[in-house]
Amino acid sequence: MGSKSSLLPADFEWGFATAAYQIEGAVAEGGRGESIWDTFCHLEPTRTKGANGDVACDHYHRYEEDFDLLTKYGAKAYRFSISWSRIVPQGGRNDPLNGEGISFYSRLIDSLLKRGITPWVTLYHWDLPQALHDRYGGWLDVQESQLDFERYARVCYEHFGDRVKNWITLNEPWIQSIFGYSTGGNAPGRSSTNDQSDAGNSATEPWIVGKAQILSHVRAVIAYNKDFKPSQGGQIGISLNGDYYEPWDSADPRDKEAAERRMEFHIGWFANPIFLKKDYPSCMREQLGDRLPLFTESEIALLEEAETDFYGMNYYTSQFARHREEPASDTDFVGNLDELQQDKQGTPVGEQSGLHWLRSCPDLFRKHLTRVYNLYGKPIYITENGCPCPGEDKMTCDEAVNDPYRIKYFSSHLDAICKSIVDDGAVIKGYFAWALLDNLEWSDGYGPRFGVTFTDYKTLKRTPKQSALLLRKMVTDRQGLSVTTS
Ligand code: PSG
Repeated sequence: MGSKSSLLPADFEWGFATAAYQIEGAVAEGGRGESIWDTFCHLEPTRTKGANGDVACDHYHRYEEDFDLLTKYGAKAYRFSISWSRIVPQGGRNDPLNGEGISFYSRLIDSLLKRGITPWVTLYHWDLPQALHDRYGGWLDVQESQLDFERYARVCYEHFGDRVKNWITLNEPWIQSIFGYSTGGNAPGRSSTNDQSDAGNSATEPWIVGKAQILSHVRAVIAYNKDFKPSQGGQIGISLNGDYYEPWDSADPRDKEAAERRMEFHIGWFANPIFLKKDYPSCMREQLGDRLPLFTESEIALLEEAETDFYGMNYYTSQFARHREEPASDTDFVGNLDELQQDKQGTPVGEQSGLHWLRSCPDLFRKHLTRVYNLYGKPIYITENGCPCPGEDKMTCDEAVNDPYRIKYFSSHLDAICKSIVDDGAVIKGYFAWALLDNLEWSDGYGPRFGVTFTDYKTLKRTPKQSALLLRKMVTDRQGLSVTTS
């Protein structure tokens, strides 16, 4: 037995995560409508390294085989997302449902349950029905999009809620807003600062899109709590991304403020209205002025009514923040500061992974967990955590299955969770490794490999990496009966 400070709760939920567009393929099958990611990949292949999700991992046809892997890995739970345009091909609240799409996810859920694996369902992982984008600008229409999302969510609760007890409304609204409408790196690729984009307004659109997603989440929560939870008895949350930031110069109070401001722009933007039921962080109002839309009185009433059960945390890395002297540009979205991977002394924030933006920072993960728990007071589920190993994008399957960097990344991040629970008092109830298998890494194409399973994109053969089989042991070794989360 390890010391008490190494224990995870006995009922700790854990497993692996994926998202629909990144793995499913079969984009023209089963009555699926197009999403903004189909359009983005096909009309502008230079923006996705030529990659698209037409086939991806062909999970649509191979989900039984993929769930055999979950069984083999001993997973307790599995997080996946539903493609909105498989359920409502045209997306809107008066548009017809697609029975084939509903029965696909129904079979998939049954297949998990048959294996004793708990389904965790994300309703939206960035694949907006293209028809809604064409009809009214998608997320840019705050009023229309929230009503259409609520109806889509209700359809999912209605058809799957007898068996699905864990719902995540949106995945990373920050990325959808900023990458989709400010930098233009993700679909729908709108931007006024990106040469490859011919439409968009990076000064205003991301903030509108953020508001649309907040209200969509809130409406989906209210609908669930009122009309489904009483009979179905599940829980509902949202997955927010956000790195932890340390001051670049720890002796400079302006850098300390900058680090805090960075996290408010990342997390507070969504967490203040959703978890604290109050306005955006004041530093955002100060910098963004009237470009940051206000909440009306009736919208505030919705925020107050919506009780979100848990905080889904997607965490990958951390950075240093250095304040800037000059005034913020009107397309700044980080809080007018520089983001750096080393501090003033030149000390790196963590060990480099196989992707430039991702370094392994488990100690800062612990600080992040504790900060988020103390600020928002909700149980935390880590809904994504993972990395590609250094050089993995160039490796053969035989080489890639040996993944010590990933093993160390998982185990050090699990240790951070234990410390945050036992030493800092945070309530952390679960962990999902990203990802079950190598998949389409959005605009980075099929290069970066986040999977615990190697995907051969020519043959679609799956091969478990060493980390896949070790995660269970890493979790159970840290479990004990003396700590419970309730
Ligand atoms: C998160 C953070 C960054 C880029 C992308 C993500 N960053 O700091 O530059 S996306 C997030 C997502 C999932 C991705 C996974 C790995 O939810 O779909 O595959 O992380 O990037």
